[in-house]
Amino acid sequence: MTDASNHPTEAEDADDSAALTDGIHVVVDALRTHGVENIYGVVGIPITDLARLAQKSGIRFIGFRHESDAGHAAAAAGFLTQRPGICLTVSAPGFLNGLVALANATTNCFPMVQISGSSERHLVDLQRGDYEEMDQLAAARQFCKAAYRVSRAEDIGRGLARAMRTAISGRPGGVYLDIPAAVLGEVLDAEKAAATVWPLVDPAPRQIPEATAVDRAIDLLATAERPLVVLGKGAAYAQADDAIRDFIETTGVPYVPMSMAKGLLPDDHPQSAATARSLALKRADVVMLVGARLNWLLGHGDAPQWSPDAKFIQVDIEAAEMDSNQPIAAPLVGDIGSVMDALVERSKPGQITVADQWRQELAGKSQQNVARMAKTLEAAKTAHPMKFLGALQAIRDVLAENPEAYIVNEGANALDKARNTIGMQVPRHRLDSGTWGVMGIGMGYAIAAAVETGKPVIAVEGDSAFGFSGIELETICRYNLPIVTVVLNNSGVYRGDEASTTSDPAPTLLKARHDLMIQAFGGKGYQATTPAEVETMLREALASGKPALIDAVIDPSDGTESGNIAHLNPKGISVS
Ligand code: ADP
Ligand code: TZD
Repeated sequence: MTDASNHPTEAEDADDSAALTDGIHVVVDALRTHGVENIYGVVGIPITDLARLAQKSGIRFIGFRHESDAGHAAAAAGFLTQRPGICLTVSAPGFLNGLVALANATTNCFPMVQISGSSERHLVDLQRGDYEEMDQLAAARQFCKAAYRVSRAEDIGRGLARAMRTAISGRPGGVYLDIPAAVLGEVLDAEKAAATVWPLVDPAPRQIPEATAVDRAIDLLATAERPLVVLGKGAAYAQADDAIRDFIETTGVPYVPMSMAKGLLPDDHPQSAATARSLALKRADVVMLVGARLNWLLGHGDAPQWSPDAKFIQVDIEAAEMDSNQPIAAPLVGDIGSVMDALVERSKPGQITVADQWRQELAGKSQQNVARMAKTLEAAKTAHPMKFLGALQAIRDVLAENPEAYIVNEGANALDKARNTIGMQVPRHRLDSGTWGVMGIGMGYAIAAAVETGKPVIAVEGDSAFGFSGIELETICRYNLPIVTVVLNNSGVYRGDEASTTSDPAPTLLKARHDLMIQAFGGKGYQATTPAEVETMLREALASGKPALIDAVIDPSDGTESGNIAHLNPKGISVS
């Protein structure tokens, strides 16, 4: 009904507004439709109301201090849950801050979606100098699996469906979704808008391998004299724990886990060749890669780290991964669960066997290495000042009492030594610097692990590594998360004993009492100077279920430059 002037009456106004919605509401509806439970982000123009509305709708919004950390949290959430983690950022600088995490997630094959608000298209495209102006879609493209922009509110549902599907299906990765401010503010008919949102049917379909490909792999394994399985973080991500274990145990093939695959089978499993890793890689004649790429972390499959005659079987969801570094004699393209099931089903009993000689060769080397390491570990228990290995053994022992706790780990020596010292008993409980060896994942990964699982987290951090995301201690305290950060503080990037040659500190030197930092935010700070103190404090902090930080004072001369990967430093004319 209209009045004589053809303007709507007041009653009609009320009806209309009841039937209207806007872009922000549609985004939240779409996120809920996709089952999103947590959003990690930093608010500001144009997404503050979006965060508020999401929170009101029952989605948890975890507000960070820096988008990089929020993005890393979203990536870790994706890895842990097999559902894309959501990172929400503002335009240009906030978007760029998030991009490191989006690129890192893509490199690690973790599913996440970064949703960023963006500025006015008609200003951005003519470079008229808008507030936070940037062509974000173009910038994002090269750093993620796919980048999309929603240009009309009626496409929000489609855009989110597309982003979620792309992130999770096939090889998982990071997806960017650009939503301009104008689209968030666009008003539309609520009923019509509701019809534009849909859930995904079978978002990550199983990919069954070809029977001939399975048989080819079995035949190759059956001819092997020294077979080896390498489990990578794709195997952890796949959540096919039983199928993997079944295959390994029924065949008896020795395996080595990559760092984030630790715990898929408990680290003390009799078939683990982790303590004879170098020998296993060098001597294996048939190698089956399961969710692990032959990238730099595996020496590209080259000799002398590997036998030049080694034949490779590769289990991966991404067909294009095959032959990227070495000829793949038996490609097994499919999802790991389906492939492992097929391998068990199609191999005849006793077809794949492992010669005693190979088992003994590995066991002998393992015993030697363990005995040598035992001496170093024993000496570290009483060394003063404390060594990395002293503190790490204390963490190892407390974790053994709390196997449900998650380990987050970054640094150089702090990473290499923790990986080798801290045994994992449970799948997907170790998150670390990953394929890039990136610093800065620590607090974001820890927050996601705590938020997504409700379980305690121990973040084992080099002091330099910690600094990249250390401000998120405030986030941890604000949300009262059960995260204990242990900073292995040897006062330096790598070591802390470099002599200064100018009036400034040497480039690698650092100096901080990180335990005082957490106190500023209301958390509990500890300083530990002995392994016994680390142990008692960590036990107490975990039992409290509250945010805590232990500054573990480590000998500044402990550790090596760049940890285990010093050989990657360019060697020109000596600097000193
Ligand atoms: P790591 O660093 O532990 O060696 P990578 O990150 O190099 O592991 O390799 C992980 C691999 O796992 C990637 O090539 C990825 O395509 C693959 N992948 C991820 N999820 C699955 C899955 N569900 N099924 C099969 N392959 C997968
Ligand atoms: N910046 C980013 C984002 N990632 C990186 N990997 C680096 C810089 C270079 N880098 C490393 O590769 S390890 C590391 C840096 C700065 C820190 C090593 O010092 P730490 O660990 O204190 O964390 P250790 O235990 O003292 O070796």
